[in-house]
Amino acid sequence: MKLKMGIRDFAMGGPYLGPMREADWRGGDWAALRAQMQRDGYLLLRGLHDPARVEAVRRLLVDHLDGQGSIDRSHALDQAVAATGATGAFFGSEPSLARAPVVGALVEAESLMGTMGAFFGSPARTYDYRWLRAMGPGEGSGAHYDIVHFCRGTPRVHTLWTALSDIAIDMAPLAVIEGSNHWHQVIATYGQADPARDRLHGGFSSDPAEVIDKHGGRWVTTEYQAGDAVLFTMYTMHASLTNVSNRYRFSSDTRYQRADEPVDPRWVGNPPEGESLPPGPLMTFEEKRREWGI
Ligand SMILES: O=C(O)CCC(=O)C(=O)O
Repeated sequence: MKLKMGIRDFAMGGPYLGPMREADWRGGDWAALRAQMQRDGYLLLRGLHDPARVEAVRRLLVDHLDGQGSIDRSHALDQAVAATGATGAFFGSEPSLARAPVVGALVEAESLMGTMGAFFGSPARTYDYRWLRAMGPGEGSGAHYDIVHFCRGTPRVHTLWTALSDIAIDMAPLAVIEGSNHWHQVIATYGQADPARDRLHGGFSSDPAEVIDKHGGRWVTTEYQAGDAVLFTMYTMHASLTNVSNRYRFSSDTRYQRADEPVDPRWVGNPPEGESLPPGPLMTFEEKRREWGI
């Protein structure tokens, strides 16, 4: 199957795109899992979440989109086929969704916090801000490191990206570049940026092949089932494939860190302030990369 990612067409198994490796998290060998994270920059955690809690959040998002006429009702509602012309949405700043009790029940579930604590080897915490997404047809995410959005606390935060629905390979699955957490020159430049302080914006690259040609590695992805998750570092290059289906892809990406380490203050509070860029001219990261020589 021909897959799309940004401006490129990729084939699974070609030089740019391969399969993700599944982590054996149920075995409970967290030292080995930490070593795997250190090596690859990610852990694919199949079936991490309680299915009923995942389904409650998916339902919340489907009902919301349906309420605004964004779902094509000539198909079963559960298929979440996008209405003609409807687009996806990011719901992080929509308190009626992001702060809904069913979302808290998923992202702060006691068993999940226990698992994150086991990973860190110390009690874990998450943030008040919650990231929820519906990715519509034709949409996808561009390549970036998360550290640029979480640069004012501990750099040892991790992102937990969660499939809230089954996500076939043509429905914009998350992809990461294996080993991109070892790109020392990128970490020393891009990885030190604070967009608001440095007046920078945008993603790392709009061309997912160029990133590989320049820095090596390859994108890895998979089909997800609702409740599967990918845990990855702040220095793991990630993006999504393009949604070439007619259905919405539902996901959340929440952050976890050791509770005893500094927190980026923008993501906690009631409501959290979030990230904002200063008025006036901004340079794109892609322009700045030329200066950095990366
Ligand atoms: O869900 C996506 O497509 C992007 C997610 C993302 O950028 C993240 O988890 O940091």
